Amino acid sequence: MNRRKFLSSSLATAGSALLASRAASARTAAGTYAAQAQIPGAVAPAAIDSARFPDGFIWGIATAAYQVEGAWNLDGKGESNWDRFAHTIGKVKGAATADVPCDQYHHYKEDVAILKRLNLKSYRFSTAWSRIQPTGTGQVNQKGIDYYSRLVDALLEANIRPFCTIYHWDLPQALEDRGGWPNRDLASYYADYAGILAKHLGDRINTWAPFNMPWTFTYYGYGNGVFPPCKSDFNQFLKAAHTVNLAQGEAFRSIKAASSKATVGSAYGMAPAYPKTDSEADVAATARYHAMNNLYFLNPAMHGEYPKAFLGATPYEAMGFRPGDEKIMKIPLDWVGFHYYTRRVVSNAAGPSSSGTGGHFGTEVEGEQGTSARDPLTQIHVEMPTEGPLTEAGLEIWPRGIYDLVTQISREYNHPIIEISENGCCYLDAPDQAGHVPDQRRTAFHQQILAELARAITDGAKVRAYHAWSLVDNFEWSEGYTQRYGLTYVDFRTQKRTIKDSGLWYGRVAAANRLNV
Ligand code: IFM
Repeated sequence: MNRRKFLSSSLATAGSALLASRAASARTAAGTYAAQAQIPGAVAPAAIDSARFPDGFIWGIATAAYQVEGAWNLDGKGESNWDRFAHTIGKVKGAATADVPCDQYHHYKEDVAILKRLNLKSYRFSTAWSRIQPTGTGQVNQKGIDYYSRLVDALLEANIRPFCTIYHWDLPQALEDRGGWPNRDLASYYADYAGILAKHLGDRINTWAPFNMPWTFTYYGYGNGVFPPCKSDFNQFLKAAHTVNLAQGEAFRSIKAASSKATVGSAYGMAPAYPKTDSEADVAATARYHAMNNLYFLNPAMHGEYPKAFLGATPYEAMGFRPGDEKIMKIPLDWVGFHYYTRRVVSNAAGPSSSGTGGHFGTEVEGEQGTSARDPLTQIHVEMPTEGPLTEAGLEIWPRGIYDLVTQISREYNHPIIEISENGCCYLDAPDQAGHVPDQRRTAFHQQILAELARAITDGAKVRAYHAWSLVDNFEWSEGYTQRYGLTYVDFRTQKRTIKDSGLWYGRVAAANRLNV
């Protein structure tokens, strides 16, 4: 067995032992402790046993419209940029499409029943813009509103909080044809769309996040060309990111104007960054990574200004920044939501800028080849470390990362209310002959991360919610169906759902508010 496989299976062993009843696990505990002690970055089982969460802590789970809904052209829905991309041969692994991924459009009642069975109190889903406004502006498609209305009613009936992400990457193709996010006009189109949602659903939804992982879709879409519309131009990325910051500000106001009980937060992708060496240059490069990848959309909201992400001056002209934009961007977020998956190691770039070349598929993979810079202006070199065990998507498991990230954001933004909007891992476990999905590695993963989250809470971070990614196996963007993140297994041929062992464990955690269940 190679080292990587050994570590991965050790973690699984640890997870399965912890799943067993305490009496039954007494015999294996010594072995489990020994196994974990050998895993770089692993949390001691005693910390899992003693982890506690505040009363009322919100246990939730997340999905995204394009990854689960299907019904891509039903009931008046318009084409999105991801429909166009997935329908283009060669873009998605296995020529897969999301025309019918988990068909949640028709199976939403079944999915809400799973949420209820797992004692979950928050469902983070996203709305498809092109279902609400087929071409991104103008006329509202009532059938689209009706679908989300049915979903929200079913959630409320099951006593589950609807948490709506307004945009999780699927842009109406008609707006991509008008230049996409680098076109500043999209800020006000987007604010109209957000206002429509708040007008029709804001009587029942009070938790809104404007954008999922804004750095990822702007950089991958316009900076390195991995996501639609496949442009690789750093200046286009800068413009797209600025439009999104304006859109976030304008949408905040249109949501609040339409719904007095709305609270608006975020669903940013973040990764704690560690300098490769103690050198001043690497420490400064790590700060630039943090500013660009973690704070580029949070700081404009909280303070009305861009964080210091560039080696030189902030390139306002290239961004299309106009006087007064700082006021549009500045919005007092009611809470701060972000995801944690894995960490990064950062150094000062030694080689020339890659200017956005190089394709890195997957939403959490951005390591660079050699020592060249990821882009011409931040001049950073980013590595995906492999010291800890890797998931089957190749991401390092580093539980301490969530502690470091949460406490850093807490310190830097004066202890805001925090929601973990996503965390999850890819493993391909499938039903066994008895129809169970024994995915101990996923259970161990969440258990470890959650123990570190509990430690951050004990140390003062005001974290009120955790959302596992994801309710169901689904369409993993450019990776198609080659990666499974669900706590529920989906047979994509029949749409049969099977709650995995990790899902059953998570349901017990949600009921007991502790991890050793
Ligand atoms: O599936 C994605 C999701 O859409 C955004 N965050 C990361 C997940 C796993 O890669």
